[in-house]
Amino acid sequence: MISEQFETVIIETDLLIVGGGMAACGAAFEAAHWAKQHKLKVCLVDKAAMERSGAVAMGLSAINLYLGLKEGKNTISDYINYVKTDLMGIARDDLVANIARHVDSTVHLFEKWGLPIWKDEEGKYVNEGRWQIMIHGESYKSIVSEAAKNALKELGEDGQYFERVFITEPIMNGDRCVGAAGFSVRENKFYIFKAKSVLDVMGGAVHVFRPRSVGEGLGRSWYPPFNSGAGSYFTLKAGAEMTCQEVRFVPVRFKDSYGPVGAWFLLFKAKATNAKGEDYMETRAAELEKWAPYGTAKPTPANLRNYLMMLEVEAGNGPIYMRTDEAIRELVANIPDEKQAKRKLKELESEAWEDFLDMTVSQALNWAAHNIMPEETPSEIAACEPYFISSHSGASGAWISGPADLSPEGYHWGYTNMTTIKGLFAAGDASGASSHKFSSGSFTEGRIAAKSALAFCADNPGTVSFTEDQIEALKTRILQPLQTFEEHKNYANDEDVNPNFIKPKMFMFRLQKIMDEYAGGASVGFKTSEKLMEKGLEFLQYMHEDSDKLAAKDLNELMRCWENIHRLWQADAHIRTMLFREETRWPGYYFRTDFPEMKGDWKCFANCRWNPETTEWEMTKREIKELTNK
Ligand code: SFD
Ligand code: AMP
Repeated sequence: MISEQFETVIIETDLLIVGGGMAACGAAFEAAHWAKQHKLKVCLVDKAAMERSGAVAMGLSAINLYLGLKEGKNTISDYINYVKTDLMGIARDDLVANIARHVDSTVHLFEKWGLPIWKDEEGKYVNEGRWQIMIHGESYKSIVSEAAKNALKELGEDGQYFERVFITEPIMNGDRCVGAAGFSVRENKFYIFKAKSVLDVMGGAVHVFRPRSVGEGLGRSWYPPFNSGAGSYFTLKAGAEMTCQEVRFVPVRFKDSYGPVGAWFLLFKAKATNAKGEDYMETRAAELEKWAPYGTAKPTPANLRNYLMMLEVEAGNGPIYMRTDEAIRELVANIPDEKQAKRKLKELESEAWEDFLDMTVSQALNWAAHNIMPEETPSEIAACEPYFISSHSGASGAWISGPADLSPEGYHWGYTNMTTIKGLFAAGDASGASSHKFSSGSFTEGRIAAKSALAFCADNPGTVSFTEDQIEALKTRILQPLQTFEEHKNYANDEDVNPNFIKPKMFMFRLQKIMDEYAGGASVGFKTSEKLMEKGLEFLQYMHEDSDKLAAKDLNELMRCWENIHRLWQADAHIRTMLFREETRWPGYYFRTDFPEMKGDWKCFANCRWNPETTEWEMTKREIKELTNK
C-alpha cells in the first residue's frame, strides 16, 4: 500500500491558519500578538512558500483599498456605498465597514515594514483613483510575509509555519471544525493538524472555467492558477453556509497577458474604445439606464463596464483598444515648456512599464515581443474567463458572522468572521459578500478573523480529539490517486489514456469544457440558461463519480488531483446558485438568457450549503440589511 510509505505527522495547535497569502499574513501577524497574551499556539500552513505565494506573488503596483480616514479623505459610509453599488446592491455593509475602519492602519504597517508607497511633493500618498494608492510593489509579498514569519518566530515554540504542505480536507468533530488534513508536496509525509479553531484563508479559484489562454499559453491567467478553490471547498465540505457563489468576477485585462487596467483608467485617465475609435461608455450610455439605480451611478459598476464592451464585441466592433497613446499625449499636452514635457513623457513611459513589471511581468514581455510602445501604440483589451474571488469585484465565499457593534440581527452569531460552523473562520477571498477588500483589506480581515478565532480558543480550552480510524481513513482517501496510478499504470503506454483512471490535467480540461459551454464561459459570451445549467449539473455529477478514479504519478500530481476536486466543488456551488437566482443582476459577469432582467424580489443574497449529513444541497435567500450603527 502506498500509504504505508508515508509518515503520518501530527501537529497540535490552538489556532490553525490554512493558507499563506495576504489574509494569512495578516492573521499570523495579529495572532502572534494575542497568542502571546493568552499563551496560545499558532500554526500556519501554506501549499507554497509564503515569500511568493498567492495572488500577490508577482507583486502589485497599487494598494486598492486605502480610505485616508484620518486625513478626512473619505468616510466609511462612502466606501459602503461604493462597494454596494459596484456589486449591484449585493453586499454585507457590516463586513465592508469592519474592514474599512481598520484598513488604513494596515497600510501604515506595510509602509513601516519597508513597502515603498508613492508620495507627492508634500509627502502625501499618491492616489491612483479615489480608493487606490500607488506603490513600487514588486516585493510587496516578500515584505509582508517576512513580517508575518517574524511575528510567528517571536512566539518561539508556540509559533510554527509549514510551507509546501497542501491542505485537502477539514477535519470535523460533530458540528465543530477541529483541524485539517494534507500532505507535503516535497516528501512522503501525511499531515494532520489538530486545532481548537481553524482559519480558512486559502484564496479564490482559478481555472474552473476554460481559460482564454489555451495550448501554448496554458497557465497564463490574471489571478494565480495556484489558487484552485481550496478556500471554498474547505468551508463547503465542513457544511458551512456559503454566499454569493453566483458572483464570479470577469476582469477586463490587456489581451493575452492579462495586465490589469486600473492604472490606465484611473491614473493615466485612458479611454477604451472600439476599433473605430468610439468610446463605448459614451455611445452606449443609454444601456446603463436599464440597470438603474446602479447603472446610472458613478463610477459605473465593473460588470456594466464589461457589459458595454461585450456588446461592442458582439456587434462586430472589435478589437477593443486601451488608448494608451492618446492618454499619454493628453497628459503632456498642457505642459508648455518643451524640456519639461519631454521629462514628463519619460516619466510616464517608465510608470507605464513599471505598472506591469511590478505585478504582471508577462504583459511587459508581451509589449516588448510585439513592438508595442504604450506612448505610441494602443493595446488590445478583452474580458477574461471568470474567476471566483471575493476580495476584488466578485463576492463568492463563506457566509460569516459580522462584528457585534455593527451587525444587524441575523448577521452576527458570536465570533466575528466565524462561518456557520463552530470553530471555523474565513477571511480574504474565502469569505463572501465583502468585495473590494483587495490586498490591504484581505490582510486586515485576516487580522480581524485571527483575533476572533483566538478568542474562540480561549473560550473553548478543552483539547480536541479524533480517532486513529479517522486519521487512517483520511490518509487512505487522500493518497488514493497515487495508489490508483500504481495499480494500473502498466495497462497502457500513454499515461493520459487509460480506462482505469483519469489524470488530473484531463480531468481539469473536462471540467473547464463543461463550465465554459454550459455555465456561461468566455466562448459562449458569458450567457447561460436553466436548460444549459441543468445539463451542466448532470455532467458535473459524472465528474464527481469519476473523481474517485483520479490518478497521480507523483506528489505534484497528487496536489493537482486535489486541486481539481476543489475546483469541481466550486463549480457545483456556482451553477446551483446561478440556477437558483432567477434574474440577471450582473450582466458583464454572466447573463441568463431565460431571465434577462434584474428583479426587485431578487435584491437579496442567494446562499447555499452542502449538508454533510444528507449530502444534499440547500439553497436559501437572505435579506440585505443595513448597519445598526451608522
Ligand atoms: O490590479 C493553500 N489584487 C490587487 N490588490 C490590490 O490591493 N491592488 C492591486 O493592484 C490588485 N490587483 C491584482 C491583484 C491580484 C493579482 C493576481 C493581480 C493584480 C495580477 C488582489 C489581491 O492580490 C487579493 O485581493 C489578495 O491577495 C487576496 O488575499 P487572500 O489571502 O485571500 O488570497 P492570496 O493572497 O491569494 O492567498 C491564498 C493563499 O492560500 C494558499 N493556498 N495553502 C494550503 N493548502 C491549499 N490547498 C491551498 N490553496 C491555496 C496559497 O498558496 C496562498 O498562500 S489589480 O488587478 O486590481
Ligand atoms: P483593475 O486593474 O481592473 O483590477 O482595477 C484596479 C482598481 O481600479 C479597482 O479598484 C477597480 O475597481 C478600479 N477601476 C478599474 N477600472 C476602473 C474604471 N474604469 N472606473 C472606475 N474604477 C476602475
